[in-house]
Amino acid sequence: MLYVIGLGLSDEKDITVKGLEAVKASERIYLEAYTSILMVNKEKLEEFYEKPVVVADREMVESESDVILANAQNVNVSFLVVGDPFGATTHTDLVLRAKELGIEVKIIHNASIMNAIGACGLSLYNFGQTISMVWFLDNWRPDSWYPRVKENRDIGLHTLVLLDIKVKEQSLENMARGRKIYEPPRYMTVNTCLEQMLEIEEKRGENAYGPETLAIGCVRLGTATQQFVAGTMQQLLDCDFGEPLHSLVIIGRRMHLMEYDMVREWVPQENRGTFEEIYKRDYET
Ligand SMILES: *[C@@H]1O[C@H](CO)[C@@H](O)[C@H](O)[C@H]1NC(C)=O
Ligand SMILES: CC(=O)N[C@H]1CO[C@H](CO)[C@@H](O)[C@@H]1O
Repeated sequence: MLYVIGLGLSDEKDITVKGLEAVKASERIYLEAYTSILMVNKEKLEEFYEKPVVVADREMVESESDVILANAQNVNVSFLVVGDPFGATTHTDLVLRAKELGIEVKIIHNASIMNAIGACGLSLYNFGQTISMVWFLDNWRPDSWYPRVKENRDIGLHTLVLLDIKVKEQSLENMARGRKIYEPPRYMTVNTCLEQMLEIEEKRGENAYGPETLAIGCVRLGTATQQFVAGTMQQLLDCDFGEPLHSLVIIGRRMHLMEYDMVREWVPQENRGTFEEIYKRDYET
């Protein structure tokens, strides 16, 4: 059996009882370590499970999935995913490959950002399409996400923006020389994301959003230091959100009064006036 187990968002104790039982009954345990990060390290997990955990990077999951699946027809293998197994589509490949090999697959869910984001005060029912923001390079500034934000905004829905992380990336030089030397992990901040989004709005000018659009920086969700700061996109540009992981919500025009009351709590005192004004002016009340 291949168990694909969601670990929740914060630490080793977020796993469900079912998930823990599967881990305990597994011969090998892999931890997926590239689409997100857990706020604890592998050693902490090993201590808690009383078993070794192998960190599976992108290379391993994508090109050596047979190593992970080896003999899983006969023994249990656990594949641990931060958040919920299907938060990102990346793991469908592994599941399909397992089925091809005649391995039974069982999914054990846990919280992911897609539901934990509800803690920001906006109703999950009022979110539209989620987008991912990647780091712009000098000559590569992709904006394929923009129409999706616009569609959400046009019908008044909120947009969850997931921010890029770079784990075990090689520099171009090291890659060219085939040296397996990896850069330290990097996590995109809300600030960088806002800068990039405003740059694209400026360039395309289709008015999907703008500096005065209301947004919420949501950081370290599900952990003890979780924090929300709401304001205009412009105001949030200069806000210091601290440690990773960061995500962002662009608030939709149909923000309900009850949602508004919750979100207003995240607005720093000095910005409340602007927040209320823009809400009355641009949002349906
Ligand atoms: C696999 O896990 C199941 C359920 O946790 C357990 O009943 C079974 O004994 C395990 N199989 C092996 C080969 O350890
Ligand atoms: C992050 C999160 O909510 N994780 C949950 C995973 O499941 C366990 C057990 O059901 C919960 O206690 C955690 O809160």
